Amino acid sequence: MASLTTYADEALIALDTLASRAAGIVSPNIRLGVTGLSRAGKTVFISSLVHNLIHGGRLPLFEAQKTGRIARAFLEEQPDDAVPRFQYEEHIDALVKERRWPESTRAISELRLTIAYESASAWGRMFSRGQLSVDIVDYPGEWLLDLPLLGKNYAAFCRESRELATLPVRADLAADWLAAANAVDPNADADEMTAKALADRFAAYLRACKEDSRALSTLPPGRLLMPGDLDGSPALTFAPLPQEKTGRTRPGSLYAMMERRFEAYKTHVVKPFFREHITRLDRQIVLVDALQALNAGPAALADLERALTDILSCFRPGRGNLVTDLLTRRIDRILVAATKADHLHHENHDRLQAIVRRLADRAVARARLTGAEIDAVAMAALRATREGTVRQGREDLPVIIGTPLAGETIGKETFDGESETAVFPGDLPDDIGPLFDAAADTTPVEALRFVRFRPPRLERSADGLSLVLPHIRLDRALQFLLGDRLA
Ligand SMILES: Nc1nc2c(ncn2[C@@H]2O[C@H](COP(=O)(O)OP(=O)(O)OP(=O)(O)O)[C@@H](O)[C@H]2O)c(=O)[nH]1
Ligand SMILES: [Mg+2]
Repeated sequence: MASLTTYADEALIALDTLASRAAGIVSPNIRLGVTGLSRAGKTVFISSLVHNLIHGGRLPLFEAQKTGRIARAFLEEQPDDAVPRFQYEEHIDALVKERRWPESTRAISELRLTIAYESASAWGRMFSRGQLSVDIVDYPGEWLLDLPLLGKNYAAFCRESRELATLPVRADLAADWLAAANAVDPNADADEMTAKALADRFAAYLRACKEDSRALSTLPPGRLLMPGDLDGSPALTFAPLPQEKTGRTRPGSLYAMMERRFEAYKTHVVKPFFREHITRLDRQIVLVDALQALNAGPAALADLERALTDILSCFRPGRGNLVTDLLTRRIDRILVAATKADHLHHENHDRLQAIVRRLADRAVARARLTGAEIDAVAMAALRATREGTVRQGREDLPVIIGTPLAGETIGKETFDGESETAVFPGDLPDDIGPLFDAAADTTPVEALRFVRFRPPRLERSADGLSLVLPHIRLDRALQFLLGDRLA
């Protein structure tokens, strides 16, 4: 990790930061990064957060809202012209009008939400203009997993990819790529078609690891999974060559070509992303789909922990370098949030929260992250279920009620996407220790039953004017991420 960025990079970062600090004096703003691996729930989280703030949703744990100090919240033009805007209106239309989940988003996007508020203290009211702009930046967590690549050369990347591919939980998925890669001679002449075929197979292996049944997380290089606008460019047309390397690299060989592209990927893709986006963040929320991992078994949970460790390492401040130490904006709060808690009955929310907390604690320790306040929460940005009980014999069983997505099945029943049903979701274990001690185990946590639900039918707010997006503990997340800046 020593030669993370060159001196010139550091200087650029420092200048940028000074400029944005200066700008911050004019209009107080905060940059909130929202990340998580694909399908973790980033788009739904941002949409619901913004909707709840603009339309005065029910947020009893968000102090500024509860005490009526928020005059209004509204969207403004975002400050960065080169970054796509977060398509808030489209996503809300999908959720509210069509009751379908928004389309997957594959790249970075940004939205500026401005909150006009009244300070809680007389002192604060005298000095504060009472306006806070929150720049929300949505970006794929996969891209963060590339940071460790900066400290690695191509040979190390090849070695580690080979080691990962031979883990029991991955070996069968990697077989096709490994066979193809082992069949080529790294010293043969460089050839575009061979490079492309290997890159395609490697990407297919990474994608297979992400499928529901495996739910694996640690899969760099991130852009092979999530190319953004770089799809097909040479900087993405590379793959590790798993053979033991012997002797010097022959110029013009396949190995030399792959090595050069790997370096180009670091220089032209990874570094600019960190410089332009990550170093400017003040706060960060990392969404994790812990339920999906639990459902796939402890091996997936261990993998999620590894990914979370790599993600959190990216937010470690000042890596011993004077320039970054002194001048970059520091991320001072990080929230690790398990999404989709509405798949569980509320009695289990605390258990899920305990699991994310344990996950976060372990990842924080392994990433040697210091200097930022870290919290963990189990939440649902948009609650798709309500709770009830079903009488079975003499027992009242707690159930959740919702509309399963068309095609979901429970036992022999297949749902049509229109009818409601009650599901007994099962319980998370009371003793969570064993979940973390059985990293090689791929059996799902017993007695959990997951069905994907449609977004809920919405209720009107008390004044009847707007629709309310129901949630679980979104207000707690907001309080941690923004509360102090609205004090
Ligand atoms: N029940 C429930 N499901 C959710 C919630 N949030 C997200 N989901 C589900 O998770 C899926 C992914 O959510 P997104 O917000 O699109 O996730 P993302 O991280 O933006 O995904 P990408 O854009 O593909 O990276 C949705 O289609 C829903 O099925 C939630 O609060 N409750
Ligand atoms: Mg998205």
